[in-house]
Amino acid sequence: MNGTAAEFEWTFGYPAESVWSAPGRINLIGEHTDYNDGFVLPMALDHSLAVAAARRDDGTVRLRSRQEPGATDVAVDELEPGSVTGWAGYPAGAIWALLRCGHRVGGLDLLVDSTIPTGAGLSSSAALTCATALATLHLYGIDTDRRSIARAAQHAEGEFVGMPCGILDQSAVLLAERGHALFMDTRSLQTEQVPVDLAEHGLALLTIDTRAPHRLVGGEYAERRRCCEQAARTLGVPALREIDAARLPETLDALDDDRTRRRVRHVVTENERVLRTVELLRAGKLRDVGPLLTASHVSLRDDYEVSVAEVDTAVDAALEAGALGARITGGGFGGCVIALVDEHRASACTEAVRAAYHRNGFTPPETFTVTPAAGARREA
Ligand code: GAF
Repeated sequence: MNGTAAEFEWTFGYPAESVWSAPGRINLIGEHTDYNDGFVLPMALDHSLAVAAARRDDGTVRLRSRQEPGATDVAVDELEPGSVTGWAGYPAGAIWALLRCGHRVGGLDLLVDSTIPTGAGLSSSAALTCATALATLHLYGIDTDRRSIARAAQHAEGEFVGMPCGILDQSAVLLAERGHALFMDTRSLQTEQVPVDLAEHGLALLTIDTRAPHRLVGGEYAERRRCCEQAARTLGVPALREIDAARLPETLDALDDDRTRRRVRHVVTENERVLRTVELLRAGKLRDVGPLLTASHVSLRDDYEVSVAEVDTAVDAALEAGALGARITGGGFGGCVIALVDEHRASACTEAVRAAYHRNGFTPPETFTVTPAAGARREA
């Protein structure tokens, strides 16, 4: 992160006042449940992003990135949805969201430096909005709790950038702790840090960046969300979270089209899978989580229809090579697959996935193993 401060000084010609980092995340299980008031279980990654920042007293925000071209200069009081687009829309949106919450923040210079692969579904965007919000609040001497910051960062993406996400990613980025997955009830925002010690169980969590382009700002995500909200209205509940899994068959009978039934079935069964996964983790039965991960994938593939060929190929190849479980992670339509594997089988699994990609003529995937890392923090 020292490099980020040096780059700030080189870019703006004076030293940064502070540097904040925020991690990417994978979601162990609990997909497309967050905007249905349901349960999620993400963990933070060692891949992270840093922002170096300093206040300006002229009300101007200047945004630069070490990885992305282009320079954005905008007056704080001219920030409004649509006023800044591209990567800079995320930090600009974070500042806009803080203002909208009533925080008296002003101009600043900000330099972004990231090792989170973009477009891989690892939440580089939430890391960017959250790190920007933390740095901005710190510079302006404002102390507020991380759950409110997560909400503001969610609004930045939903209303400023136009991606109507839930609160999964921002919560993971801000609240995760090293060595733990973050179990969160997205209705109450209550959390529990659940230990995940992969090494103790001789396991590895292989992450496969499928390199299939992942575009969530497009309409598919928003369409899934609208479908769930409409189904909740039809069923007379505030959110699909309220549906009792034991009464799922009768509930589905009350819906008149098959696609909506499948969407609802995914959400209800996925919430159950999260709860079951948490029980297993609390009982120290990490190996037994595998089949739940695979069941989640099947549900996302067949009922929620957010998978693509590259993702299914990676999941199938990993399972054939002996993975205990594998699934798409994140919003879908590309992005990353996670596979829970015996440590000594991780390279065989990687090779099997690479070979399957080669046979199918897909771009070779990037693979790496992950362990639960810490949430966002001040670096300098
Ligand atoms: C994306 C969204 F940003 C999250 O809020 C969540 O809905 C996820 O897709 C699916 O679980 O990452």
